[in-house]
Amino acid sequence: MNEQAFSVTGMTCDHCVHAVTEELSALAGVTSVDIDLRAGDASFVHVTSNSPLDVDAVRAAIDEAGYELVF
Ligand code: 9UX
Repeated sequence: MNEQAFSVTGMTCDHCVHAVTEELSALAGVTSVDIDLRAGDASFVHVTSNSPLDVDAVRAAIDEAGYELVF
């Protein structure tokens, strides 16, 4: 199991959390997504997957949902 943590800005509600969860869950190998919503700040996004994720793919998925990966 591989776990990675990301910071994502722009999420302010549970719908935002759902959108990001759906996009990240669609990436190959992702087994779970856990988001600690911090509205108005960077939220913590924990992703568990079968192998390390490509950060550019994660960034693209988050961008697709309408939010921004900050690191
Ligand atoms: Mo509702 Mo969360 O527009 O952006 S999905 S606040």
